[in-house]
Amino acid sequence: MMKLYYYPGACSLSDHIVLEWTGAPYELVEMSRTSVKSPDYLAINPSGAVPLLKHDGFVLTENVAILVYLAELYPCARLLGDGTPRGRAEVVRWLAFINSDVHGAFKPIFSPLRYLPDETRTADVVDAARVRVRDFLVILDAQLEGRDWIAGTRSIADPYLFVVTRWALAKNVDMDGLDNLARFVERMFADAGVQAALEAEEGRAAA
Ligand SMILES: N[C@@H](CCC(=O)N[C@@H](CS)C(=O)NCC(=O)O)C(=O)O
Repeated sequence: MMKLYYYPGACSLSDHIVLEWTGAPYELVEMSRTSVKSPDYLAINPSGAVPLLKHDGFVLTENVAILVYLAELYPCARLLGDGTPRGRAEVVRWLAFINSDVHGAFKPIFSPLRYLPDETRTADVVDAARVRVRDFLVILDAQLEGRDWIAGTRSIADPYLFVVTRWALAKNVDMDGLDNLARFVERMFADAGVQAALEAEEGRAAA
């Protein structure tokens, strides 16, 4: 049985959606900002972060590694491209961009004092990060032109894109003109697996 350690609405929501899409049996372990810093948890994840996946004694951290692991365990779900090296490369390309560039750009919005420990400048830090997030979302919006899914076929990159786009909406990033992304988020909200994951994490299925 797999166990996913998560926070409601965090990047771990992408793994949760993928678990739903694969049909894998799984359990959830809800963590908090304090429990991820406990000695027991730090012993299995020194980063003190979610997601973390436990599977029959195997402990895996790092969102991209977990998403790829799930996709490979459940190949019938076809979440890692169209079976060609290029199809897989497209999925990894967008996963890398979302994990390193887009997700990273949110960190000063979530924890501005870690970046500039001066409360009088917090609004500037957050505003600058919002602009950077928007610049990345413009690239993702362009990639979605004429496509339903970020890598062409539905993949593990889509739930991660959904998570960061939700954060952008919640954190008042300027979404003006990002119509492809808006349609993508609507499509995801209409998905049964996404609804089940949101319901379990936040007790509601809609935005
Ligand atoms: N590099 C890690 C980053 C994970 C990460 O940023 N997790 C956030 C939630 S989305 C977290 O748990 N943060 C806790 C903290 O920084 O205190 C990954 O990709 O899995």
